[in-house]
Amino acid sequence: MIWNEKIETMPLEDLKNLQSERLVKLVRYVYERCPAYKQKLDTAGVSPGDIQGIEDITKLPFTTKLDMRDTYPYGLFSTPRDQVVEIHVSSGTTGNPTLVGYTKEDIKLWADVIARSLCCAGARPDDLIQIAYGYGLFTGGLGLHYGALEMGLTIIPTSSGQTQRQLKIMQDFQPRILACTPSYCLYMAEEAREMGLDPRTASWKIGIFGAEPWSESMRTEIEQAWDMLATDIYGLSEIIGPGVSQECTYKDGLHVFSDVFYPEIIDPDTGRPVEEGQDGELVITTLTKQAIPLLRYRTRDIVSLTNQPCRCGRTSPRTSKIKGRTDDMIVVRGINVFPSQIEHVLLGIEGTHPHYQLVIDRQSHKLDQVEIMVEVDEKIFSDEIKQMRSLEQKIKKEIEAVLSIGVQVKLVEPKTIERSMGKAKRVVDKRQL
Ligand code: DLL
Repeated sequence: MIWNEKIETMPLEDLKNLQSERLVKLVRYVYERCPAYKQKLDTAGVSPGDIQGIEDITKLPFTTKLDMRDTYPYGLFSTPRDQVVEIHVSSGTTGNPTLVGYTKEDIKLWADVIARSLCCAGARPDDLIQIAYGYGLFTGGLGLHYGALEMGLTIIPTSSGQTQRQLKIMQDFQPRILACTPSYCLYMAEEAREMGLDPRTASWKIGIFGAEPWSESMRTEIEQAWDMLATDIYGLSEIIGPGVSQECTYKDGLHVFSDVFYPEIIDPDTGRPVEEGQDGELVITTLTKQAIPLLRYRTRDIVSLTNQPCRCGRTSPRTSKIKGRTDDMIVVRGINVFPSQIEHVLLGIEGTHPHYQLVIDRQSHKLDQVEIMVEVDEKIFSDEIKQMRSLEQKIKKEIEAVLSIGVQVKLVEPKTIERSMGKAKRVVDKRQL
């Protein structure tokens, strides 16, 4: 089922016209209503009249996280505060958090794109959905909630945490759909087994997983553990929360709802567009938002994009899974390392789990040391030391081949690494950089 069939299957030419019309209006809107944007556009020497269509978008300056922090809390709003009906805060680790707000119309838009996402993943109006993303300032719980409500699903708003209760509720109410972070979903599989419950017999058959990077191998692991279809949902608070893009049941890229969130892929160093299919930083313009519309927001997420038609009939462009972040990328001894590369290796080795953590340290001017803690099966721990060493060596060798740097591998028992009910913490950087 396609939620907004007219829009989602629109011929590309019509889509382009719609985007053009919306962009022209948007630039005028922010210029007239948001002093910070007026100043930004004036400084860049662009006036609303210069923007005649979507192809003019590259004339506009980028908006960055820094712009949001500098204008914290309300400086980037284009509507008076009293028209804002809800506020969320994006998880940031440094400085001011980023605050985002929604008008009533923005909430309607959010509900619409999430309803599109749910349908994309295969949900039907008669389904039950268990929403185990956190409710609160994080956008995951309420975002999924509004869309499920719009679609008329039966919502079980468990929020995150209390894992045994999540599982009991699933067994009692039999929801077919689960929405949570992929790492939490795997954690629930462990808990289920400990409770003597075979995850493959669970009622969840469709998963809507996002808010953190996860690899194809992790997908396979989840699908096999739960006997379910695991789909990817992407989004970020600054743009709307979840619902910027979503995989359909073909799992061949995430459909970007580009009539409202216009995507560009740029070279993060030069800011120039890359060729179709090449990796680059995803930049998004919110074409119809009211409270905090953003022009060319730099997400720092790395993806590639294709305009090739999809078998599902939706015409919107699709991105790859998120390959990393320009800022979460860790530079170790000058080499770029993405945690996802390690996850991929681990999932290919029998006996290891996708629960891992990188600890990076530098002792007084020496080279950076990378230690990778990897959880392995209980059984491996009861094996002979010799066998453990040989597994350690195997992991070390494979990771070193992928990363091109030397690493230490430490095998640890199941459940040693702290579990998260939300986004998993993959990197502990102890260097004082
Ligand atoms: O994580 C919104 C969300 C909630 C998305 C629930 C999907 C599901 P933030 O907390 O602002 O918003 O974090 C946004 O998380 O820039 C990405 O780096 C990362 N991220 C989100 N979805 C994915 C995904 C929510 N599917 C940041 N794959 C983004 C990889 C993701 N990374």
